[in-house]
Amino acid sequence: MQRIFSGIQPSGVPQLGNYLGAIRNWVNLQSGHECIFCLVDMHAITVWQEPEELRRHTLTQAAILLASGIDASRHILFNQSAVSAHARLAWIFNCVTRLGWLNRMTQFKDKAGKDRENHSSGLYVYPNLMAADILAYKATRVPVGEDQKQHLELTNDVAQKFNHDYGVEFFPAVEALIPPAAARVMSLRDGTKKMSKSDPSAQSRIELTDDADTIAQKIRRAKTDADVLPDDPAGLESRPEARNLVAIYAALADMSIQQVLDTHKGQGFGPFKNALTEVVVNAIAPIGQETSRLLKDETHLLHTLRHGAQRAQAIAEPIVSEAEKLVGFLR
Ligand code: AQP
Repeated sequence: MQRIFSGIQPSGVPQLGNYLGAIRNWVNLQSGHECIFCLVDMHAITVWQEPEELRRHTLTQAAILLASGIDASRHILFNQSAVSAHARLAWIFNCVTRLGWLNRMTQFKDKAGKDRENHSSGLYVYPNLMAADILAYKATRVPVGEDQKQHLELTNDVAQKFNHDYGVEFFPAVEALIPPAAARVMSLRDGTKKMSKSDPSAQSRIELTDDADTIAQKIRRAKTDADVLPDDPAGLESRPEARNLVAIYAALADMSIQQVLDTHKGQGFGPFKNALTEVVVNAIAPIGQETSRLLKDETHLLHTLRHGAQRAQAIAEPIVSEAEKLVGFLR
């Protein structure tokens, strides 16, 4: 059975893009794969996190994953910092990766913007930690949103260079599993920017804990143009906000863009937003309700994460110890 590694940063409350680009896919992959689901708190602190907020977001995120259908009794759910193998392998990869590779990473450029000098070195070497997350388990399949494709290419480059440098076939090749529908969900305020849990504007995203009224209000206020919906996808090409709303509808209703347009062509955004609200509320509101219920028992959530960390450690420890031996570290 192939092993899957999936990570999500507890840097805020997961949003609809995390759900459509990642979580929903993870739930489906559980049958037929051995899955490791990781709350990547070490990645989260590459940008500043208030400690109490990080703690709260990690627990909320664990609850959201369970509420979305992640089965922590059959698969592994834990927080990254609880398993030291990630940090140890990441350091080795910091010494394998070339600076030129990191300089090409678009996520660093997007996050750091023009103010590179003032960002943490952790943000810069983030892709090496991500490679370590995956390869510490020799996972071969990684379900991610389209925005993470470049990081997975770097993971393969690091694995190959490690194997080449140390003259062994130790780390396997990794395959990105990118969901076809709504691979990248865009901000509700700007159709050219991806929806993000740390965007300063809460109006830009639908959070998985939003209730029905909040969802309706955010969709009502979503930026749109003045035109009606076209009758084929080509008519959405230069309309990023319209295209985003139609893509969200299609992904949640399990329809193609064409099927959504067949039903809604010629409509203005007033009626379309009402229809979209219904689809989003049906998919998201039950997750929010179950999350609130789970968050009432913090002890149980902590126990689930600790148990997951023990099982993750049991897989990663021998792999990372072997990598350390290959490098020449004394034991
Ligand atoms: N807008 C998106 N559309 C599709 N997929 C997305 N993902 C994130 N945003 C979108 C996918 O969610 C998974 C977990 O993401 P992450 O939390 O590890 O990091 P991220 O991509 O940086 O997500 P955010 O919400 O934008 O977090 P912040 O604001 O903290 O940077 C990944 O598989 C990602 O592809």
